[in-house]
Amino acid sequence: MFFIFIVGTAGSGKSLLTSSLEKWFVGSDLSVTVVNLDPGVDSPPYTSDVDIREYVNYGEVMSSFGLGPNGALVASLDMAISHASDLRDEIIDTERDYVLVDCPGQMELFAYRNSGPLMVSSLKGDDPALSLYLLDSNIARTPTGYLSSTLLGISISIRFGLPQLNVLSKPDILTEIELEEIVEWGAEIYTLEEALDASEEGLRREYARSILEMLRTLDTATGNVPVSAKEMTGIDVLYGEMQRVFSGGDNLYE
Ligand SMILES: Nc1nc2c(ncn2[C@@H]2O[C@H](COP(=O)(O)OP(=O)(O)O)[C@@H](O)[C@H]2O)c(=O)[nH]1
Ligand SMILES: [Mg+2]
Repeated sequence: MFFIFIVGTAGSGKSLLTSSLEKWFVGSDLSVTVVNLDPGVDSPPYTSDVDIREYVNYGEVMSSFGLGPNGALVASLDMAISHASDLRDEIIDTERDYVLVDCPGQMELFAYRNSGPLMVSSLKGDDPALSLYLLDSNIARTPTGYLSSTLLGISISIRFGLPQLNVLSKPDILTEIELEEIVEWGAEIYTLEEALDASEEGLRREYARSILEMLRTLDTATGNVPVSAKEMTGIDVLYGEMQRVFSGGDNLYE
């Protein structure tokens, strides 16, 4: 089984991408299991085969402990950890080739507490896995937005310890020229440097330059594959990239 964890900030498009990837896999005769790991989601845009909501009741956690949305998510994830092996058993029982895991909305609560990375490693076991990190076009369309989202992606990949691909989500909201430019920033880091130089000054420009210096040595972490979950475009290219990672190329952590 190949595990694909879909991560990104709240609203970056994880759930819709999960749904579109599932459709694409099925349409390509590839067997796939869809896992919802977001305890707080009401109605995701897909039918999950395995669902964390079968094990924890977010609404009940909220009311019985008197917690707000974030506290309830943290408590729900902590509680769900004791069911991680049940979730994995359910996934294995589906006997499919690929597993798409839609991760919780509030990335910072999932990635930067112990329960998130623990859940990821328990679910995947010894199977091959990668994460898809969503760079939201709304943010990535400016040079500083692109830079800071890319940094967050690196930070998240360090937390989960998985090989990671950057997906530029919602590229359909960009003009063709904007899209070309953003793809270029990912492929040739000096173009991002030029854009930052042109748009920033003073301390912000200095920060950006130092960060770029670091990113130059990590060029696989800065690229991006545009995928519109809405228009179902770019998934074939993304699939090719995932195959490359699964076949052993490009794994920073092994
Ligand atoms: N235009 C456009 N909107 C998208 C795309 N993917 C997601 N969205 C919208 O972005 C919002 C958040 O998407 P969702 O999948 O719920 O994000 P999540 O919080 O990361 O799971 C929704 O209104 C989606 O319809 C896309 O490819 N193109
Ligand atoms: Mg979601």
